[in-house]
Amino acid sequence: MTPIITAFEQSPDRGRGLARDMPVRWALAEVGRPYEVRLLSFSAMKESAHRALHPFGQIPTYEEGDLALFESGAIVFHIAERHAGLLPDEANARARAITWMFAALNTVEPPIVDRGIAMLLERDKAWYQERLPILEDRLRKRLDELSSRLGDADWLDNTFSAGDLLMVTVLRRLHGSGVLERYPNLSAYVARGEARPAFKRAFDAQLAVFANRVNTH
Ligand code: GTB
Repeated sequence: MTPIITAFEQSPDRGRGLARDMPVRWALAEVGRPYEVRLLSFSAMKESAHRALHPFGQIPTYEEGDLALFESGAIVFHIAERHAGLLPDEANARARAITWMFAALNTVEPPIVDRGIAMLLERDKAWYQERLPILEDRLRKRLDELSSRLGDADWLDNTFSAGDLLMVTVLRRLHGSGVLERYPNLSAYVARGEARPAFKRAFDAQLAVFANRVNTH
């Protein structure tokens, strides 16, 4: 059964692959599974039909037969559990790869998002100039730690896994900020992820949504 995912009809990232359908597309491409995409406007995301799939009225969702999922991390985990290629077979290595999935979403992503939101939405607040260096410091500390752990390895735990897929996805949010460039090993790590054929297929698929809208409107 071909799974159906949801994505923005018009992504605010203009096809840069920063919306959260990207890790789902990438995971499906890694395991060689075809998928269909239902594109949603912002208003359609808030309608009851979509809220039945996603309680928070967001993308992405994942439908496969009777199963409906939301949360990109849970969807990537589901894909990785059901298909070979994203989690090691050996039990301990598998548990460590899953740990890196959580680390990407729970430990590394929050300081990246906090800083991004402050820069995007809070610039006009009286406290912005005081708060920004605090957020920058938190992010620096986290990236220092991640960079130390990665060292000169290709991937976080030997072979590429869903943990790397999510970590690279999270770090890509720093593109254009100049932050990643301070960490040559993290920059190279992200570039390695982006060089994977499955990443490219996923990226091109989401870019095509943006390009088609540009061409038809
Ligand atoms: N924790 C959920 C998950 O991982 O699935 C978060 C889902 C989520 O944030 N979805 C966003 C959404 O539907 C799109 S991806 N937003 C609409 C709404 O809440 O009404 C977040 C996102 C959006 C845009 C950019 N960008 O333009 O760079 C990056 C990331």
